[in-house]
Amino acid sequence: EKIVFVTGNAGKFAEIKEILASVGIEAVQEKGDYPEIQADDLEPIAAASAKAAADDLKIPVLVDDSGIFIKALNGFPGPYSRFVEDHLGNPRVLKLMENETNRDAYFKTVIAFCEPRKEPLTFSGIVEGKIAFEERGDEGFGFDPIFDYNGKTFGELGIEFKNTISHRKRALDKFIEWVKTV
Ligand code: ITT
Ligand code: NA
Repeated sequence: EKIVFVTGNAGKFAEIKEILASVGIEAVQEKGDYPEIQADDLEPIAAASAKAAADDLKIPVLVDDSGIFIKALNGFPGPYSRFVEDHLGNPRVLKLMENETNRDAYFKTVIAFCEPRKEPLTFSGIVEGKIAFEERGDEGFGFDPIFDYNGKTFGELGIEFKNTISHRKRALDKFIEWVKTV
């Protein structure tokens, strides 16, 4: 089985490819960049992107919209995570968190599946952790070096471990369960 995964993010695709391969699904990357809608949560963003890509490519597609939600910042950057990574980066997120004692945060992924001219389906997953006080580790991507999971960052833990407990794994597991039923 093959499925086209629309993403321009290489780190994300590497994780997805491995998770899907473990259940016998081959993910093929399509880098097409579709405009993203703005919304307060990831579900409608992922759904709209999947619909746009499926209708344009005329094939079934998966997309992944993810973000990091920081409690002390009322959930920021959440759906604005890409903008924050591109324009501020981890050092300035840490700066914003400098005087915060509540370090709670979670990553969330919404996987959206859509077939041409059909309605998208979404599957979500989260993983809870803490914002570290400094960047640690050089594995993974994006916010991984500042996301502390039981004492080590995702940047230190690496993708093999991350892929067993991550937001992305949990969302994909729900998709995989659904696929088995169709
Ligand atoms: P596509 O939309 O092309 O898939 P993107 O990089 O725009 O790629 P997102 O909007 O889903 O992807 O991601 C929002 C930001 O969060 C972006 O800067 C990512 O690098 C980062 N991010 C997403 N998943 C992550 C993860 O598992 N670990 C660390 N950072 C992550
Ligand atoms: Na995106």
